[in-house]
Amino acid sequence: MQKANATSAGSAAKGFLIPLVVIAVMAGGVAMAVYRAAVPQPPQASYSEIAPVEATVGASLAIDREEAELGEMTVEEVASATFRLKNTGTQPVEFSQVRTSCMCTFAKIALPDGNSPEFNMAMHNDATANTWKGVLAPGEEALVTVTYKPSLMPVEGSVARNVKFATTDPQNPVVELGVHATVKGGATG
Ligand SMILES: [Cu+2]
Repeated sequence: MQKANATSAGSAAKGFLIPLVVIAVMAGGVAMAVYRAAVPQPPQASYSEIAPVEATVGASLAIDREEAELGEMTVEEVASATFRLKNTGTQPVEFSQVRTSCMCTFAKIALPDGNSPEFNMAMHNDATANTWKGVLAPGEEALVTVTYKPSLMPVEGSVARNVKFATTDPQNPVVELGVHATVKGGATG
């Protein structure tokens, strides 16, 4: 028995239908890709552990940079980078759910009316840190300081760590600020 010999009406119909279905699925995929490219998609909150926050129309955050280079450091050294955030909108911006990507990385937010607690990974933050919310009024600036302490989790080489948090800026529902360092030698010492 050879498949190629099948000549019944049923087989012929099937042979015609399968390529049709494949073409329809492919066309659907292309149409979706075209749609996604043409219609602006809302910013993706890519961190499932950060709960969506209701956005405030008119809240608008300007961030001076999203990455900072800490350069070369030894395992014993501590390095920090500061990021400047400004509310360029007409409504207050609220920050919440601040957490870092690793236990060796800490973050603090300095607001005009005071400093936040020190943040670490969500699982290591105490209740005060995990429920902390900060408000930045229009025209005001906040400084986010990210501190990397490689000795707490010794590694060598190229290291990237970050802090992320939710904001009420519709354009920045989740802000991620990253630091990079090159850790030299002695990691296992
Ligand atoms: Cu770490």
